[in-house]
Amino acid sequence: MKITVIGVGNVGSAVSQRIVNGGIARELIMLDAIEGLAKGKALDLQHTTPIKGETKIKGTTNYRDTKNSDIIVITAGKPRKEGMTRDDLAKGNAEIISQISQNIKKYNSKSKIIVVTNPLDPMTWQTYKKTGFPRKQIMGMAGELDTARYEKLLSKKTKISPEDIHGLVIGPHNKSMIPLTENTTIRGIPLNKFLNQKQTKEIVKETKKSGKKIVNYLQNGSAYHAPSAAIYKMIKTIARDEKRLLSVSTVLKGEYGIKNTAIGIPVIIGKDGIEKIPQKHLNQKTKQKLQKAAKEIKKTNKKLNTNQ
Ligand code: PYR
Repeated sequence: MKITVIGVGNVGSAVSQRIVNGGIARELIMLDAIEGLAKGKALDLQHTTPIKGETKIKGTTNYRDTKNSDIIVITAGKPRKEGMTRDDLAKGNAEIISQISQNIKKYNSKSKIIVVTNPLDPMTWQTYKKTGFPRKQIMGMAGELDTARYEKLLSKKTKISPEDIHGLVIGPHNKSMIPLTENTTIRGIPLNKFLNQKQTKEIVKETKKSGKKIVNYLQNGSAYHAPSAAIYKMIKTIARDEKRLLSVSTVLKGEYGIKNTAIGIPVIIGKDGIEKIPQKHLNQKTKQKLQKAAKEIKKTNKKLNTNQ
């Protein structure tokens, strides 16, 4: 497995470390536009391999080194700062994604791409349009992060291990995200046997605010430990062909009555990327919420001239 991480800021560095520690890649390419940054971080990580086991690691600014990557993670772009929404980043980051996509496709055609740059759903769509890769190869990472935050909050509230809490958050990676509370269980027991409606509503509200809360604490950046854990979960699922059902920002072509945008939905992930899109699980009300959120994302896509 050859994995490339583009952008080695906080998220890119954290996920690179997980890739080396997990021993999942034969080769890891760390690429950043800033001269020396990827080289320095790669050298630092190389020094961990006598302790952690061998992965061939290279830091670079040259896209030629990414040739024939199995998986490419795009984390490059500006992060949110205090007072900003993820959408405030759209124009600047769309330019960056556009350039990266052009460069990726010079040297790759089969890579599975995990997009992490915000605003997540418009940037996933942008990557799809600019690479021209089949949609099964383009996956936006947000749903697994939002789901992890939702499950952790439920665990704190119920005082039950997060490992036994099974939730799913779909929709956009913004305040319109949709935690599927009616489908959430604790080892198969419905959530409403543990929490009342008011408590559940409060958890949903807190889930939506999780990312912003971290931005406010840090003052000059956004979350990276949990995002890197969620990215690694997706990498592992692809690398081991695990066929897991994950919440992934996916380009839709009429599913749920939505097309021409990417938005978070549950999909089956395996070695080919998005292998199946099961569709029968959403009730009418949730489907309408998803459609409304998709309309909003398309407005951003339109401003970036990637709508079609
Ligand atoms: C988050 O922490 O939710 C980001 O989008 C970075």
